[in-house]
Amino acid sequence: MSQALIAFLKNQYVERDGRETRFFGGVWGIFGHGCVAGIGQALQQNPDLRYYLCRNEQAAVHTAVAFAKASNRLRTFACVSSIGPGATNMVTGAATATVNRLPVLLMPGDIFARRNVAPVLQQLESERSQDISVNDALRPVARYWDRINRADQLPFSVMEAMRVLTSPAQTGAVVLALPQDVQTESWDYPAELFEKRLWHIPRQPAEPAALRKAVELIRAARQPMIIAGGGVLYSEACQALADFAAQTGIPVAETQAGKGSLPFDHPQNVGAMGVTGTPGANILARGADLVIAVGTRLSDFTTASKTAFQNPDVRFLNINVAEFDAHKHAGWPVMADARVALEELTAALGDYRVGQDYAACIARYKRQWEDETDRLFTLRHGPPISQGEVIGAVNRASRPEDVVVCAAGSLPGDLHKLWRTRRPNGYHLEYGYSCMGYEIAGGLGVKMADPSREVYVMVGDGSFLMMNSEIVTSIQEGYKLNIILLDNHGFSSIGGLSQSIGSEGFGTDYRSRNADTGQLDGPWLPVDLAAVAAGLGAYTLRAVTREDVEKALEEIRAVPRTSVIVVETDKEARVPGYESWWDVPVAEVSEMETVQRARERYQEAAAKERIFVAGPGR
Ligand SMILES: Cc1ncc(C[n+]2csc(CCOP(=O)(O)OP(=O)(O)O)c2C)c(N)n1
Ligand SMILES: [Mg+2]
Repeated sequence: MSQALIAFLKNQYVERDGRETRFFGGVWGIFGHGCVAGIGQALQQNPDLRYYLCRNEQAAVHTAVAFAKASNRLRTFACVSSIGPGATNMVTGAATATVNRLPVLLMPGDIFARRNVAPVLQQLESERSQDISVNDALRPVARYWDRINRADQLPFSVMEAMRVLTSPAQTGAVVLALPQDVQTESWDYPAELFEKRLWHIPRQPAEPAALRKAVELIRAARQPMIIAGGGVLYSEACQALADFAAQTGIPVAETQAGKGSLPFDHPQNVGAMGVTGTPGANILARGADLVIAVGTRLSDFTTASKTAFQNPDVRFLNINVAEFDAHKHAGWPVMADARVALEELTAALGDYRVGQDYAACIARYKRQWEDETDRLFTLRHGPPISQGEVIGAVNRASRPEDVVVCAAGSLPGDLHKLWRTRRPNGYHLEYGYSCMGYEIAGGLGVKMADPSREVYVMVGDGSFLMMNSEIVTSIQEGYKLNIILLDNHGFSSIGGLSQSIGSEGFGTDYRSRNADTGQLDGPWLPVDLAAVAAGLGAYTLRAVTREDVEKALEEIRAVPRTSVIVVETDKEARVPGYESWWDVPVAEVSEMETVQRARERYQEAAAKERIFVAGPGR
């Protein structure tokens, strides 16, 4: 059965716009008794589907997810694990995939189907049912979940798995749980199962009636704006969006997943949208009468927890392959591929253009934001220097085609605002799940997707401590990562959030236990992250000033293996927020005065949250 599964996987291809890609770049995993004799043996006799050894099953899924994202979902990896902890290690990765709508195939080993030797090592027993294992924990985080209890079930499951993985609207984590005994059993599969199979990725056009109404809505709008989400990149609709924006003059704000849809200096690119947004984008959103949401899930970071849009008459026009997203905010749904829909709209709108005052406003906001970015890039704070200054140095050192990778902490917000993206997919943020630990493992997937682009992983000390293991894997495979590690001795992000909700940064510093107070407010912990990186085999440098950072970035250019630059940054020297807010509820009652005051501020801000149920008519 395992041999059949591997033989099937290596023959799966996808095609979009006549371009063909082999769907699986290989199989990641860590062997254990739950897979070594089944999938492990099958991989050994099929070297043309390469086996990659990772250091942590969660990391493997992140690498696969990042590879898929950087490949605009036209490729991914499969990930295999043993039973038990190896399998549950993949739950976090699976959620990352599904939240971000990115394909990955997970093949956790499972307990014996024949049951006679139960409980096996690492089996979670249940008194209620024998039809349960830890792999059931993957059900809620998977778009498709199946268990192959008999070898002859395989053909039906793999076909469903491929349908979901290659569906633009349905894709996410797909799980095929593989009982340890069934993996090794034989069955006479039809030969056709192993023939090359080409899955067509459709470009769904808009329904004509839906498109006509969309044109009407845009024509009637005086202050329309576009929110570009990840769907723009996945659909390779960047040129179509650039043309649409240039022709109509409609400003474009980008989500985390959608950043880089337009180059930063496109005249209609007003920057980042929402909680981590830029002033121009958020001020325009506040007054917009029509929001054209393209390929976005409209998460709370994008909508500023539904406070971003304050025009009483605002309506939404949602272009999305997923019906689910197309209906959000009671918007007018255009279920279509982003590229096709934007091309159709550009043609149908003819000579429509936004008014001159509006156009002048957009140009002004853009200029002002470039000045603000320059200010933050040259702050001259410290040492320890500011994070914004480090971002500026990395941005200047990178070539237009290079990629910055990040996921959690305070870096995503600062990068969303400040990073000057020049090419599509040059900005790779996992901010749907914002999973600490994604950064280095994800960077490896990005590098594997296109080794010609330098990958700059920007990672905080918290994320680095959570998962730095894939430095070893990057060296094993010869994929160089440029890792910039910002050490601020704790959580600048959650520390700042804690201050804002009146809790004074409680529990967010990396300090030792203080015997006098009983709290974590003792001396700073003597952690040497550069020594950790060097110990894992990376070429490692320390930097203190901005000039040091620039010199180190120059020096690692010539280094062939994964390099880490450790720079101490000032946790309190933050890039400010602009014209936005995020709903994080504050304790309604508290003995702390700081919390009481924060609660008052909270209530005032939350009162601006809107309920969008009005129909799209006008
Ligand atoms: C797995 C996981 N656990 C917890 C969080 C919540 N969280 C978000 S950012 C953050 C701190 C990250 O610290 P660091 O990487 O040092 O970045 P900094 O905030 O200092 O910029 C935490 C704990 C998360 N996003 N992911
Ligand atoms: Mg930190």
